[in-house]
Amino acid sequence: DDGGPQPEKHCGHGRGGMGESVTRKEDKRFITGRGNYVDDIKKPGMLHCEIVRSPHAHARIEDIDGSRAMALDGVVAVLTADDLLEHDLATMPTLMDDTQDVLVNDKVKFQSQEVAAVIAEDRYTAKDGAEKVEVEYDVLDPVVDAEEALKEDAPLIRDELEDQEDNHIFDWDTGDKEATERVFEEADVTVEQQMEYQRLHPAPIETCGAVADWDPGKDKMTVHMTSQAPHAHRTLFSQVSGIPEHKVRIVSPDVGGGFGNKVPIYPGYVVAAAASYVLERPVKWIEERSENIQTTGFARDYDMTGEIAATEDGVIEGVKVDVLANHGAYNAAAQPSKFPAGFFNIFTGSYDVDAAYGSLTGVFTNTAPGGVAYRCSFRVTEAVYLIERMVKVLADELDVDPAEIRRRNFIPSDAFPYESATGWNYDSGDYEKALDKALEMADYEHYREEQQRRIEEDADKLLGIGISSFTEVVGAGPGKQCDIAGIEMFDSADIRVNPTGNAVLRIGVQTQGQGHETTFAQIVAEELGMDVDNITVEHGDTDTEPYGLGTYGSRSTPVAGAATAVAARKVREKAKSIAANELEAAEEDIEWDRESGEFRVAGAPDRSITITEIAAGAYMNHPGDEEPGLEAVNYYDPPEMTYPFGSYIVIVEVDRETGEVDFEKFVAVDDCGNRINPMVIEGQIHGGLAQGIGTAMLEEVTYDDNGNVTGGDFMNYLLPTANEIPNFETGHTVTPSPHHPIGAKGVGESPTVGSPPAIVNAVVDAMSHAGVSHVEMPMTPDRVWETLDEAGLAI
Ligand code: PCD
Repeated sequence: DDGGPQPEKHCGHGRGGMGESVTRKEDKRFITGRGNYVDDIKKPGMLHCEIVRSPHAHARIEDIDGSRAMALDGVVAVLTADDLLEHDLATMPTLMDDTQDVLVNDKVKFQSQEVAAVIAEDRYTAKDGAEKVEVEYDVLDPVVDAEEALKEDAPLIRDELEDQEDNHIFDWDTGDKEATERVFEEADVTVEQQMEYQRLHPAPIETCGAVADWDPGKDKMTVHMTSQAPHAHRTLFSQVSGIPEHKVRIVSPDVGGGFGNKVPIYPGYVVAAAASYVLERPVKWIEERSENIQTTGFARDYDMTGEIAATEDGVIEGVKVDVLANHGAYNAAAQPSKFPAGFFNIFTGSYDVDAAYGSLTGVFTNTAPGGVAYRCSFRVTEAVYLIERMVKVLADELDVDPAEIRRRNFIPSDAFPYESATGWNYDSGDYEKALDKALEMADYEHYREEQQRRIEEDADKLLGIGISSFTEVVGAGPGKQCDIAGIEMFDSADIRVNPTGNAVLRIGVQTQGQGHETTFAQIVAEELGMDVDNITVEHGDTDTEPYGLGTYGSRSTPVAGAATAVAARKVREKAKSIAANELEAAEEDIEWDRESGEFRVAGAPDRSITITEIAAGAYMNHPGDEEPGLEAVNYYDPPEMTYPFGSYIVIVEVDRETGEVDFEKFVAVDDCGNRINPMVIEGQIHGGLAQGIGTAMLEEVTYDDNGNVTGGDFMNYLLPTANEIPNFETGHTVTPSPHHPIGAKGVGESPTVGSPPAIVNAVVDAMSHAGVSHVEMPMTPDRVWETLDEAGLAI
């Protein structure tokens, strides 16, 4: 083999391979209005489903009367838990092995929980019908706060579970407790900071939905749905419904943003499928915005206390963290089964730490279930926030520059592969290089001086500089470590080259906007010497695609991307034997030239053949000792995860009069190993940074004491818009992954993971000379102003 693409060298052989900013193929249909989302699907005889939801957060259902709804012209059915019980569909498993009611059976556990479903000829009638369903509730006291929920007198939420005597779900810990305690006892300095990672919602622009279509002629269930993991959903659907898996087809058409929200299965999908089965007609269910925010998988909601032990020179020796995790009414987090707290154990970050210990308690509350990995590889965001905030706290305590303190603690670039104190195997990294680049791009020294000047001159606007030098763990995952509901987290690719020299690539992952139809074709173009325009990528249909675990946790490139490269190389091997046949040479003498994409006879450069000619040969003149055709499949189980990293520097102005925060400069240097498409990567970074700004400045799902969601729509759950987004300056370094066939790491989540601590560090930094050590997110002007006021800085 020729050793695979080399960093930054492969660019520009002009066929749209690795490193070229190929324009996204899928954009043609998106920007000309030809996308095909679930709500665009219309089937003959299709019915519409609307869900009746509970206004109470905690209540026993005394009675449901659907007769007034049924009396409406056009209403076809009113379904309740009793109807589902008949078909054994009243409950469904969550991704964490809990059992969730599809429609409430007995007791409501969070506001807007699914109580009944109205099926009607059109959506308006379904909605009118839902309003006419009469439900009698016996209202109970709710508890929405995790700490309150653990108190002895708290209402018991999950009283249907045997042996469940309180609202405690699980305890989990990681690292070496004793060794860490010892380090803390002997350390020169220790710092501690409590911080909340507020409840967020992924809030994709397209809400969740499905069109279920039971075909009683073929005994087959087809569900078009907003799924980030069609195959895993097929297996779960089959297990829940009892319909054999080969009679279930899940299709994920165009998806308008996933962000982790479309990983779990929600009651709406199951109700639509059950209704279609019972009524023998297609049934469509589409969520409204507030239904999406109030009931589907939320993210974060971690109350964390971090501690660092260090020498007086700021060398970090130990890290400790204790977490209270609000999981809502069911344990429906989306994590690989063996990691109840996802990959939170990456909390030692980019630093070479001797000892670390983390503990976490999961709690039920009367809030929507979730804990999904919103643009985050299973809780990495929370871990990165914790450690990057703590490093700033330590820097302030010791009065060492935050860039300098990071430098003193980075895992050195020659220490990889590196095993962290919590047992993770980092593949590669060069953290100092990324930080240096970011410091230079940000004009760091200049702004430090400017910051000082403003303090001395008692200026109205303070300057703050925040840094985050984060490391992620993405690409779940090695099957030995990671599974979803028991299914190992491999992924797959299937390449078929046609007689006329073009190809179809089918992959087990599914794009929600990332651009896979382009970037995965680029991998094939690179590895086969084909033109990117001659490769079509298909995904999202379980009837035709090879089995895969889906797109989340930035795993498509690390896992399915690797499968694609390996499958392409298998095709290349077979191509060599066809080339040998065509060129009348021995197979061992055939070489493949990455630059030209041609197959040649060694030592006779004029005797060469392209993949197009080989494709013809494979079908029209195949060697006698080979099968005809030119195709290959690969199921890839990665040996390790990949560890992308970056350094972000955020410079803000804080207005002492209003508490308003303005971005002065926003620098993001990312390293995702070898880059497939720099333009796509830049788009990923921009989008993720915008979401990081939303996280730090605006977004939070809030509840009042009665369990009412007070942040459950776009009037109250504030997404950032173009007005809030500054100009981003992006840069990159390239540290290839040593174990990935094309040296690539994931990148999709880096910006959302890395940016919130940089932003909070910047705002804190503007006030740290007056003793401020923390500001909670979202850093609304009133929150910042209060902090200014307490520190004596407000004017
Ligand atoms: N890349 C390149 N190169 C490299 C890497 C990467 O080029 N080195 C590119 C690829 O190809 C793609 C992208 O970039 O296209 C991305 O990738 P990744 O990192 O692998 O990832 P994915 O898997 O594909 O994806 C996923 C992610 C996630 S996870 C999220 S959230 C988000 C992101 O992605 N989401 C979204 N991004 C995005 N975008 C859009 N548009 N949309 C969406 O939805 Mo989770 O877990 O789910 O929470």
